[in-house]
Amino acid sequence: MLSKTKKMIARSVAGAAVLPLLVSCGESEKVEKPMNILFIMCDDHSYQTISAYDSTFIRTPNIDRIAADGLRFNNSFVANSISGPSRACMLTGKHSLANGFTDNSSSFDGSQQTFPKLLQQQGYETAVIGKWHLTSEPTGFNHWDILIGQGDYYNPTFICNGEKIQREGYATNVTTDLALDWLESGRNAEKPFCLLLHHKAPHRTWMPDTCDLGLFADSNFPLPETFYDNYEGRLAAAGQKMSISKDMDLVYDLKMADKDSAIHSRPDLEEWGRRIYSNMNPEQKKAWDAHYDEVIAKFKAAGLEGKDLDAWKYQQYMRDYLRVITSVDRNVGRVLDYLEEKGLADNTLIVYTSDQGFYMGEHGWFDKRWMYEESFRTPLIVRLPGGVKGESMAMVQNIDYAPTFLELAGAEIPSDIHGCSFLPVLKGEEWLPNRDGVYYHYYEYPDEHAVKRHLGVRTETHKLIHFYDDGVWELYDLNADKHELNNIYGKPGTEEVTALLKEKLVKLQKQYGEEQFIAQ
Ligand code: SGN
Ligand code: CA
Repeated sequence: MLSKTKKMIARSVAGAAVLPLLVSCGESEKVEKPMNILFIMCDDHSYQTISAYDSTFIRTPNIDRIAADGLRFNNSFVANSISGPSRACMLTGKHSLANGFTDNSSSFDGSQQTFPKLLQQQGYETAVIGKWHLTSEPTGFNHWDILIGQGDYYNPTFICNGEKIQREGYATNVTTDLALDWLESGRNAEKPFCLLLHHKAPHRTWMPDTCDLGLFADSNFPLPETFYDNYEGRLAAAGQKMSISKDMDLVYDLKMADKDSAIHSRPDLEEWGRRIYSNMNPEQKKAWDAHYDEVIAKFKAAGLEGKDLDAWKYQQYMRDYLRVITSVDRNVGRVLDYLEEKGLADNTLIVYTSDQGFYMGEHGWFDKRWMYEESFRTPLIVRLPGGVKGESMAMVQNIDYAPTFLELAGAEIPSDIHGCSFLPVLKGEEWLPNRDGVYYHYYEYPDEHAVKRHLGVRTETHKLIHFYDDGVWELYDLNADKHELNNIYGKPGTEEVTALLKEKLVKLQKQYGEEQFIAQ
């Protein structure tokens, strides 16, 4: 009879079938060592600012290293474009209603099934380091060291296995240090590992590391084509509060906290913006002021208004965001170097993703939440040792990560998981997903950015969205209208495609237990 360990290894061989690293198990036979999993996720990282996707704004040589040796997904979507819900979808492989975490005010029920728990049963050592944002304490991890809520960029406080610890430094560097420490000496090296390395960067308010403040100072980025969108035919889009022009705050978001308090913005945000130093040490403050005092002085002297002010805000936003990404990319490089130096790269699946996409001024916006492409799509780059390289058009979703990791580990995929393993895609094999279109459902309203609740379905060519509180539908032909400016719902000639999409939508709602949301 096979011992428990051997049974696990035998299952792993059958289930994984990914070019294995052969190791001696101390007996005469050679067996496969299960593949490690490194799941790197940034908060709010747009695919527009990863040069493997788009080099208009920035070069990200280290994230591109993963892409050069792996697969870049061009049609990777989230199930609910907001942090906590997105993370809950990933952990459970289930849509929001089923996992119970529908918006950022929810608390994750940690007693439910998650992929880290199932990997533990499979013999994995699991850890989550960085942003967690699920309110309840992590379960299913041998080690956890998480930021509180959104976490701070400077000298952030973590909760390490239940104990609060403030750590000196810049969040992206500190989080990476913690991950490298765990890889080096915190884990049980006899076991395969699954590490969730989840950065808070580049979340609002996009505070760069002091060493990156000088970057992009002279860059002038082209305004997106849709920056001055008038939202015609899109009622919900017209009602939002995430406009760079109207809602991006000079003091809070753009750091114009002048020492003589002559610049005023929205009172509550201005107050927060003037607390920018609250966590910084004297050295950090000095470097910060050395940069921003000059920017503030120039801004005041320029006396900008109207479209000139809008353009300035856009440039300032982009510069800070890209500086934050520069630090993310550098830190990704540190982790990749470590894996290579330690000989782990050949036996580790590396995933780079974000909890959702983000607006870089498209439609005039920052933030996310919508089922429109920039926030519904999210970057996803996966390097499977021995797997295929290049790009994939497969329509994958963040509920698919859990079953993918489980299949890779040779574990059984529970039948209640909604997602579908895309391991075949990584191996260059035929992929037959368990769905006909991708389902989306966003629940957080009312909220500071005033995005109405909506759900919908996307196929390769079309997108149907239902803002159900207002009974409003939108339909886009994605081939003819890539910026989703022309809502053709109800237009003559769209009857057939609308009926087809509604049928797919209802089918998916039934599949995911969302019958209560089927439009009557
Ligand atoms: C905070 C931000 C919002 C952002 C949400 C959700 N405001 O509330 O702009 O949409 O987080 O982001 S802030 O003033 O606190 O920065 S999420 O990605 O974490 O869901
Ligand atoms: Ca986010």
